[in-house]
Order: sequence, then C-alpha cells, then structure tokens
Amino acid sequence: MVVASPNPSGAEKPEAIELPVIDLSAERTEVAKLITKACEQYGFFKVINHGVPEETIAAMEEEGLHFFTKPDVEKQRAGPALPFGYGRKNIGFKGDIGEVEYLLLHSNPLSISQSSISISDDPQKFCSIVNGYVRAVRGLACDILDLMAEGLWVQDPSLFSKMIRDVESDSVFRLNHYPPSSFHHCTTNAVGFGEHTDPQILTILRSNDVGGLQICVADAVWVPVPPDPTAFCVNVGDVLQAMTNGRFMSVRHRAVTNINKPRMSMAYFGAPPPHARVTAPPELVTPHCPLLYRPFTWGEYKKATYSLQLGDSRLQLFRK
Ligand code: GA4
Repeated sequence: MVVASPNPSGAEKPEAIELPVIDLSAERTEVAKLITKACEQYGFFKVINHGVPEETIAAMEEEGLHFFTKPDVEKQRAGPALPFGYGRKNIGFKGDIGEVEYLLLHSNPLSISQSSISISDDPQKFCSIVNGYVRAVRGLACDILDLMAEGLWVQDPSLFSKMIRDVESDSVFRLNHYPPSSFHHCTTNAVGFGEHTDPQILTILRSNDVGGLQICVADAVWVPVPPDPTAFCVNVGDVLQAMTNGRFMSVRHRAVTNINKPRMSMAYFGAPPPHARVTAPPELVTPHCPLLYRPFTWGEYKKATYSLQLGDSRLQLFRK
C-alpha cells in the first residue's frame, strides 16, 4: 500500500487551492493575458465555457465507468498497457506503482479503433465516442495554445498548436480509475498516481466530482485541487516549459485516492510528433534570458522519460 506522505512543513493541513478560473468566452486579449499569467504563476488553471459539448463528456465518462466496472478477467483482456491498453497498479516500465487502474490509448483514430476491439463489446460505439471526445479536447487544447502564443507575443500564433494538430502527433488519452482507499482496507488516502510532471505540451484533465488531484506549490507542499466537473483543468507540460524558455512552469502533481468514493479522471496529453524539434522561438530568448534547454526531439525526450522513474526530473537532463 502506498500512503500519501504528509507535508513535512508541519502538522497543519494546507487549504485547498482555487486555481485561476478562465472564462474562454470573455474578450480574447484579456483571456490570452490571464492564461499567460496563470501558466507563469501556477502552471495550472481551469477553463469554463470551453465549448466541449456536455453530451461528448457524459458519453465518454459513461464508457469509462462501464469499462472499469467489468469483471477483472474482461478488463485484463485489454492489457497490459505496454504501451497501450489496460493497466493496473503498474505505471511505466521502471517499477512505479499506485492504487490505480487505467486505460491508456494513443490518440490517433486508427490506434483507437484497434484498441477498441479488446476494450469493448461494442467496439464501433466505443471508438466513435473516444474519437469524438479526443477531437473535442484536442480542439480545446489548440485554442488554448494559440491564446498562449498570443499572450507571449510569439510571432507564429500556431507555433505550439501545430504540433498537436499534426497527423503524426504522439498525443495520448488516459482514463484513470482510483478505487476508494477503504477498498484496500486503508483508512487514509493512498497514492493513486505518484508525483510527476507531464512530459508533453499540454494536459486537458477532468474528473468526476471526487477530489484527489494535488499540486506541489512549494518545495514538498501539496495542495488539493477541489473537483469541478463543469470545468477542465489545464496544465503545462515539460515540452511547453522548454518551448517557452522556462516562462511557463510544468508543475509536479499527484493523485490520491478518496477514502469512500471512487474517482475517475480523463486526461488528454497533447504531444508533438516524434521527429518534431523542440526549442524556444527567438522572441523568447534574450541576453537576459538565454536559451535554457538544448534543442531536442520529442522522440528523444520520450525515450529519456521512459528510462526514468515517474518522479524523476527529466527536463534537467536537457539543461544547457
Ligand atoms: C505521466 C503522464 C502520462 O500519464 C503518461 C505517463 C507515462 C505512463 O504511464 O506510461 C509515464 C509518466 C507519464 C511519466 C514518466 C514515465 C512515463 C510513466 C512513467 C514512469 C502516459 C506520460 O506520457 O508520462
């Protein structure tokens, strides 16, 4: 059993954090400014009026819940998640474990269609629901990335979004199911998904109304983020930190289990194509802020990611 470590800073439990809430229907320049500020200060924010239809979200959530309530033997048929499919407790290839079961899917339609066969009794329906959800959240991620480029005054407004729009984009979609701690005879929160940063460009996350996400706001101070099923939680990944020359922060986060209730989260991780070159544009490199990371390809970064453990700092390896 992996138990969430207390904050070493003292006995007091930190207050929950209210992430910046950004209304995407507000005036564009203002939205771009607010997003930029949130990425510099927190690396995390919430978006409302995001345009992803409620039915698209509800259908995906229903499919996910339906899958996780299946008997073990049926779920195992979709596994192991090496690299895609059903996984349980084991995370990555380096021995990390957590109190979580999950479905990990590549986001391209062909791969989704192939995975659907072993996941669902009605693969066509599952495939069309996942494709619909992924298309919608990819669109949202692209809109947000364009707003970020505007907020940073980057010359090419699609500098970031074109990487995940590319047909070869290596984006992935993940459904995580965290059984309640009591399920494991545990009376305290257990670590569902250990601390880490997301390696990709941008993550678009939502969960049911059960809390569990925590972000690291200062050295080893973990703050819970209250659940909000009406919003998407957006966070900066390592690649975006590198592409913004360190202006945006890829922040460590983790998920703990709830004592009484199961939590399900759905995350889209927008990534570049394997051969795309990741580096900051000249506008973000100045004598005062010289280039922080050496240019690398996503393929190179991914290789480093999978050769390390979940909680290791990978971006450090690419520091100039
Ligand atoms: C964290 C973000 C995504 O869930 C993920 C994870 C991946 C995996 O579960 O296979 C990794 C993890 C994540 C980062 C370090 C490596 C790779 C497990 C692990 C130990 C799908 C991703 O891209 O990186």
